[in-house]
Amino acid sequence: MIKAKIIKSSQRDFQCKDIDSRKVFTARAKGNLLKGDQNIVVGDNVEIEEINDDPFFQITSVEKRKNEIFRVLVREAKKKVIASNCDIIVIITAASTPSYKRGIVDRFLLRSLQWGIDVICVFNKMDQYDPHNFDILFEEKRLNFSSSYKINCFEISARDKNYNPRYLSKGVADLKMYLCGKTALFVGQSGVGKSHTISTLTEGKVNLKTKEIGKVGKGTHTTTWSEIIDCGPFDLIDSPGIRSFSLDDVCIDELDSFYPDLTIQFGKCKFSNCKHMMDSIGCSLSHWYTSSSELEKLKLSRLESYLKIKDEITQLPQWQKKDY
Ligand SMILES: Nc1nc2c(ncn2[C@@H]2O[C@H](COP(=O)(O)OP(=O)(O)OP(=O)(O)O)[C@@H](O)[C@H]2O)c(=O)[nH]1
Ligand SMILES: [Mg+2]
Ligand SMILES: [Zn+2]
Repeated sequence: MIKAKIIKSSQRDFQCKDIDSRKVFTARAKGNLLKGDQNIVVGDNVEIEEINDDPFFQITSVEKRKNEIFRVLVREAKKKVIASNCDIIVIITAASTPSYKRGIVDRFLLRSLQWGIDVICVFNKMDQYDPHNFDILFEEKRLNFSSSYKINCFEISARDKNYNPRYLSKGVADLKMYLCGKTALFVGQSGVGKSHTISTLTEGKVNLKTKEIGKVGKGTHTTTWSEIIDCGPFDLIDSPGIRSFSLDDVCIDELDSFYPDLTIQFGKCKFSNCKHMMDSIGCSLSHWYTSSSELEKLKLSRLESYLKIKDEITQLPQWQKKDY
C-alpha cells in the first residue's frame, strides 16, 4: 500500500505523488470513490495499491480532508470542492498597478473564513510604492482589524530581489521562511505579480507563464492549469476555478456570520431594517462616517466592505443555506 497526494485530477485518472519517494505516477480511482457527489481533488491524501492493469495503480481510499476549497453551485445548492488540504491562502496585491482594491482583498478574506484556512497578505511591486496613492501601514492595520486571524503581511518586490522592507517588519526572506513546508494557494487580481512572486520565491526554478501588463494597467489571465506544483520549499495549488471574485454563492445569513463585530453593533440601531448609511435615522454607527479617529476609520472600512458585498448578493436570487 502506497500513501500519496493527488497533484492533478481529471475525470478518471489522477496524477499522484508518493509521499515518501516523491515519485509521480498515474492512478485510477476505485469506482465507489466517485459515486454520487463524491470526488477526488488536488490535495487529497490517498491510499494506493498496485494492480495488473493500465494504469498499474488504483486509489483505494481517500483520507478525511483537513479543509476544502469550494464554491456552492447555487442552482443545485450543492458544494463543488476544487482542492483540499491547503495550509495557507496568500493574497498578492500590488503597491502600484493594478491599483489596490479593498473589495477584492475582502472577498478573499471572506473565503478564508468560509473555508477555514489561514491567510497572509503580500504587498508586491514595492519598488514602485508611492505613499500618496496607497497607505501600506493603514492597510496592514485594516487587514488585521478585519479578521479573527492574525494576518501576517509582507513587503516585497518580485522584480528587485534585493529589495528590503521599509515599512513593514517582514520581507521576501521572511515570506520564504513562512511558506516553507506549506501548501499554498496564491490569489489576487490579474497582473499583481503572482507568477513573478512565485518565480522569485523559488529562485527562478519554477517559472510560471507571465505576460507583460497591458497599456490600460490590466493584465490578462495567463495561467490556465489546475494542479499542485512542487516549488521545492513549498507546494502551490494552482487552479483557475478559484479565480472568480464573485461571492454570488454566499447567502445573506452566511455573510452576517463573517462580520460578527458588525452584526452586534447593528442590534443597537433604532430600526431593525436600518441601512447603516451616514444619514440613516437612529443608526448606531453613522458617526463612523465622519469620525477622524483611526479606529473608527478602520471600523468604517469594514462596514463599507460589508455593505458593498451585501448589495451585490441581494441583487441575486437568494437560496437557502444547507448544511453541506
Ligand atoms: N515593478 C514591478 N513590476 C512587477 C513586479 N512583479 C511583477 N511585476 C510585473 O507585473 C506584471 C504582471 O506580473 P505577473 O507575475 O504576470 O502577474 P500575475 O498576477 O501572475 O498575473 P495573471 O497570471 O494574469 O493572474 C509583469 O509585467 C511583471 O513584470 C514588481 O515587484 N515590481
Ligand atoms: Mg500569472
Ligand atoms: Zn444602522
